[in-house]
Amino acid sequence: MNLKDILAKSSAPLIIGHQNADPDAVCSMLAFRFLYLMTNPEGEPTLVCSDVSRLSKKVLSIFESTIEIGDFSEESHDLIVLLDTNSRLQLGSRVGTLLREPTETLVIDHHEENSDIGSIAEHTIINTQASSTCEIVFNLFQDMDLEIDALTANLLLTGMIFDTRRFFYSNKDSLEIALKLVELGADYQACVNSLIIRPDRSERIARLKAAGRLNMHTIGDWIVVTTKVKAFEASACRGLIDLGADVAIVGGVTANGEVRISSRSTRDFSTRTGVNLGTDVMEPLGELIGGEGGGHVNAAGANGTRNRDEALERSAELIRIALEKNRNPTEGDR
Ligand SMILES: [Mn+2]
Repeated sequence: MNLKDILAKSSAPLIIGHQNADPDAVCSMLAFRFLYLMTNPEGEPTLVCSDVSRLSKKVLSIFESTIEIGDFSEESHDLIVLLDTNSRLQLGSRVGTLLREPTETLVIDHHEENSDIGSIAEHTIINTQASSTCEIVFNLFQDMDLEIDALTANLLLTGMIFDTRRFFYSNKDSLEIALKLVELGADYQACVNSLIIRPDRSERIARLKAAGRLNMHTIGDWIVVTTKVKAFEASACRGLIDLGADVAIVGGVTANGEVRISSRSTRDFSTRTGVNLGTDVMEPLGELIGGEGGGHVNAAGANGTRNRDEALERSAELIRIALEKNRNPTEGDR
């Protein structure tokens, strides 16, 4: 069945984005809503996601603040459309309960297809080559021969600018589409400006304090820094990487005594050393702080209840051990 038929049959679709919806998610949701209403002017679409990111709220406040995006729907819906995700987990637990039969579900996404997609949706438009979900939605407008007005063009271009990191990750298709969107009335400068947001004052203070208190470990050619904050550990890590660290590890203790450790490394560090912050550092640290740790190669964390300062010292040691192990693979276990 083609998209036109699916949309024409639906009088009350539920359009869902992922949790902490980023600008690509919210902009593609709004643009898809317009696309639906052009094919079915009598229909009543509902937009839902468990929460909208702070940056997305800013984008919406600039381009379109009248369309409601709820955090749940009590209405009954005859079609579910998932945008910018194809995973149940990414919806958040409450919104996840809104999923229905795969026959009544359409997924439009550019992320790698989830192996369990068949249990979610029978209808999928997944293009992992697309820069963004907004790019896919642009192509749907073109394929269906629907006109893109200036507002929709602004939304689609903003989602693309966000997901491509201002066209850092880009290709011929996405650049051509961006140009078409400008020709259709998108204001490039307004789109770029809508995505610029300064962290809150408290977050900036946390970043600056993190920098002021840091311990620097030079291990071989690498610069590993550890430091403490009360909050915003992940943001402090990103700030320290921007300042010049190869690896940043930041420990926080919350008001109720919870210990949180966050870490980031540059892509250059992980590709050249093979050090995995999740398995090499945060998993063992989780144990030390009486909790659990894990994550990705370049971004990982641990949560627990004790030994923050010891954990920070230990983290630099764990990186040194991992570097040595990877330098002498025969002695290690890889
Ligand atoms: Mn996206």
